[in-house]
Amino acid sequence: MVTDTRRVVAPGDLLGIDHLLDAEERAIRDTTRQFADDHLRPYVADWFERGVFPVELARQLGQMGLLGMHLDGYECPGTSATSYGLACAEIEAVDSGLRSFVSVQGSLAMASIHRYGSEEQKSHWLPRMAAGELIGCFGLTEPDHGSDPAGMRTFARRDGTDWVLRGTKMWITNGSIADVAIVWAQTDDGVRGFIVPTATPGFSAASIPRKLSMRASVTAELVLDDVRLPADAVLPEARGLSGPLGSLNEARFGIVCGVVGAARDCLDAATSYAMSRHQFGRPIGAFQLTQAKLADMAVELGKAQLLALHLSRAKDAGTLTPTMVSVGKLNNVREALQIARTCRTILAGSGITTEYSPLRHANNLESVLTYEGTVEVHQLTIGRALTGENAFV
Ligand code: TGC
Ligand code: FAD
Repeated sequence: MVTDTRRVVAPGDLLGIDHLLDAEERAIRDTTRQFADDHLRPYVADWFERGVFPVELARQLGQMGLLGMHLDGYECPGTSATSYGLACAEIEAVDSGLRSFVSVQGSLAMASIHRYGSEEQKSHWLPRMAAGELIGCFGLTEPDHGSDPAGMRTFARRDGTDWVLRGTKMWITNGSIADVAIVWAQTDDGVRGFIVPTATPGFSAASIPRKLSMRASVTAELVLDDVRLPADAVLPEARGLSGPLGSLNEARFGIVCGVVGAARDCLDAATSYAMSRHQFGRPIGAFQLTQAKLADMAVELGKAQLLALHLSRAKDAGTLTPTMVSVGKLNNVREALQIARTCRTILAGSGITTEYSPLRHANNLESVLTYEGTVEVHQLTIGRALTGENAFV
């Protein structure tokens, strides 16, 4: 055993998890961290305050190989899921809204085409989406159907060989900057997915204003007013709700890993503040009550890191189940949010501006707690797995 009783250790290094990663995984993580520190971190508070996502970031993220990172072929990087998860954590250490962009592009829009698309659809869309030349979004939620997407009203009817889509999608990340939307709609044959170029007549998107969360990310309402699409716009391999829910497993996995980065960043900020801020003649980090907060948070961060890594390894081994993803999403987002809020209490007054990251992270994590399945949806999913009883209805 190595003695470390007097060594000061960063919160994210408490459990020595680095040793569980191989050289390539560490290299991808470190390169992404460097990119994030150089190109994202210095500007993110300003983007958040102004409520903008700079669209030129898409190409930069593409050049870094961060879009559709764990997909194979079609000019996608084809890394392991573990490497993808580590990269998500580094982006989310800067801001959840930026990780959202990466998730929606790679794990929802591109992953849907990759998994359910025809050869022609994949070759046509994926290379330019991987490069960040084209931006995608994923429209499942509707104004009246969020947790219960089975009730969606958006309908695609056949007209000759064409499809005609009518309906409204709500809270859609990237919606008003997207070149292509993956839209899920009811048909006479159950739920189907459609690739909708956003320039198609009848498609419109309006950004949702006055957000208190995810301000460095675009969230929009999509209106499909008799959008006419050719027969080959439908994703041939997706039938029923298992189509969008299958893609959601991919994006939820990225969240499980990503929020670890947000929590780590909060804890780094609060720990260094605790050692530089003096009250009653001592650093506030020397008070037992502050140390209790830091210790409890570092323990939760370590558990979240281990859970993320365990699910990453399971995904790479092909043994990850949707229920395991629900466990990770429920635990890691809930704990990351609690860490962000507690870190803000250590920063006290200084913690309420954008100078420090924890309150920005906390505000973002309120959205992460809700999207891709709320706390209650994941509790009920786990409860259903444990009991066999469906408590959704
Ligand atoms: P249920 O009867 O359970 O299932 C219907 C069909 O779907 C299958 N299925 C799944 N397949 C793959 N993965 C999963 N996780 C699956 N869960 C269910 C199921 O086997 C069945 O297949 P089949 O072939 O028998 O028809 O459906 P339900 O109506 O009871 O609903 C289940 C429930 C509530 C868990 C589900 O609807 C749900 O997950 N609701 C939450 C909705 C949600 O997460 N929306 C997210 C929208 S996208 C988003 O938020 C992006 S944020 C992006 C960002 O900025 O990062
Ligand atoms: P509701 O479903 O109305 O839920 C309200 C409350 O009721 C919640 O607490 C919920 O847990 C609870 N509840 C619902 N049903 C039950 C039940 N059976 N038992 C117990 N409690 C229940 N969607 C997309 O399709 N694409 C996107 O790109 C996207 N991006 C998003 C970005 C942001 C910033 C946000 C905030 C949302 C985004 N969403 C997106 C939508 C998101 O997935 C939904 O907000 C989420 O699924 C919840 O739906 P809702 O807001 O309609 O809440």
